[in-house]
Order: sequence, then structure tokens, then C-alpha cells
Amino acid sequence: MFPSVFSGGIIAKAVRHGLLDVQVHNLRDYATDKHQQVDDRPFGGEEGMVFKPEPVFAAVEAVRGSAETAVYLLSPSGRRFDDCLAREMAGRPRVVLICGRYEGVDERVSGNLVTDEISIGDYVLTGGELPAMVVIDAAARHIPGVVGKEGSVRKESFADGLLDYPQYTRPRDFRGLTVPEVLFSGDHKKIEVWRRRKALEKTRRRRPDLLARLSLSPEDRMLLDETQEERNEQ
Ligand code: 4FV
Repeated sequence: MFPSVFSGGIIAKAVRHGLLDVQVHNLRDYATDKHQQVDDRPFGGEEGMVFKPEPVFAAVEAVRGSAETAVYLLSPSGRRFDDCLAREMAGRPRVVLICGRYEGVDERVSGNLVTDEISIGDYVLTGGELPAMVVIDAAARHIPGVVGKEGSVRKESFADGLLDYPQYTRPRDFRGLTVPEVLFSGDHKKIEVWRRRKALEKTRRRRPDLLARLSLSPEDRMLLDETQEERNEQ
């Protein structure tokens, strides 16, 4: 699954430029029994299979390079993955991601081998591979040089804890749907204030939880209040 996902686009370019290296390891190669068994029936009975601890420990200990290397298990019961964790990972020289399958991984892995468990969302997937790709893609974008225009990474959603402001491009009039005039004013300060207000508005409307986490400047408060007043007038 990994080569196909990372064979194109920004991540593939980053790998070509040596900014990032993604190594995929098959757990079966670390299973010592003749059938290279990596999973078994859950103790206590129940449907499904569970990943055995031995191949996982052997694989991680073989590839982590140093005990300092962070090891993450992708699982629905993990810490919610977000931009902050993506930035944290981008700052590390090496990260090991464990992808489970079936009902999950023997709990002794989580209790004794991993730095932390990570979840990409409150739903159950068939495997940890897709979450691992999400994590790699999001973290890689914070590696200097991976996303060409550094500026765009600095100013995007979540960079300052807010959702992104609306973006527009040509045509100026699409089926009568026009673009806000301020964007043609050439007044960069005015455009910057408009974008800030729009980002604040959208965040209050769609993700009030994010706004609650922020200590807003008096200017931001004023922008939000203005919007509220306008809305009340409507
Ligand atoms: C998952 C998630 C996830 C659970 C059992 C793989 C599956 C199977 N991982 N965020 N949501 N994992 O659903 O990270 O092992």
C-alpha cells in the first residue's frame, strides 16, 4: 500500500531530495516460527485475531536504531492526531509507526514498547496503514523544504489555531457567483484584516472548540464582535 501512495506528489519529491525516508517492514519477517505467525486468537475467547507481541517487539527493536526513537502505535484508542503532533514528529530524526490489523495488537506492545498510541479519528479501520500514511503526510509537510513555499505552511489551517480563510481564484464571476471586492483592492493590510476576520468567523462557526483554546487579541475580539453585530443586524 505504501509505495503507491508515496510514489507521487510532494512526498515523493521530498524522498527524492533526501528530505524524508519511508521504510516499510513486514512483521512476518520477524516471526520466528515456521509459519511466520504474527496473529493468534484472543485469550478469554471472542471473534477475530490479535497481533502477537513477539514479532512486533522484534521488528521495532530491529529498526528503531536507538532507544530514543519514538514508537507510535496507530489505534482508535490513541491520542488524537493533530497539527501539533505532526509538527512534533517532523522535528524528530526518526519515528517508528506500528500498523495493526484485525482486532488490534497485544496490549503488552502498548504497555511496554510504544511511546504513545495515536488515533486519526473516532472510527474503526481495517488496518493501521492508512492512519500511518495520514500521519506521514501531515508530518512531512512540516519538514523544512518539503512544501515549497514555507510561507503557505506557516499560514495554513491550524498553524495559528484557526481554520483557513476563504480562497478564491479565476474566474472572477462564475455563474454569477462573484469574488469579494476587497481581494481586488490591492490594499494588502485591508486584505489581511478581511482574511483574519473570515478565519475567525469560520472557526467560531465550525470549530468553536478551537477558538476556546485560543487567547484572542483585542483586535481579534473586535473583528468577531463586528461580525456578530452585522449578523444581528441581518
Ligand atoms: C485507527 C484509527 C484504526 C483498529 C483495528 C486497525 C484499526 C485495526 N488507527 N486511528 N481510527 N485502527 O481504526 O488509528 O488493527
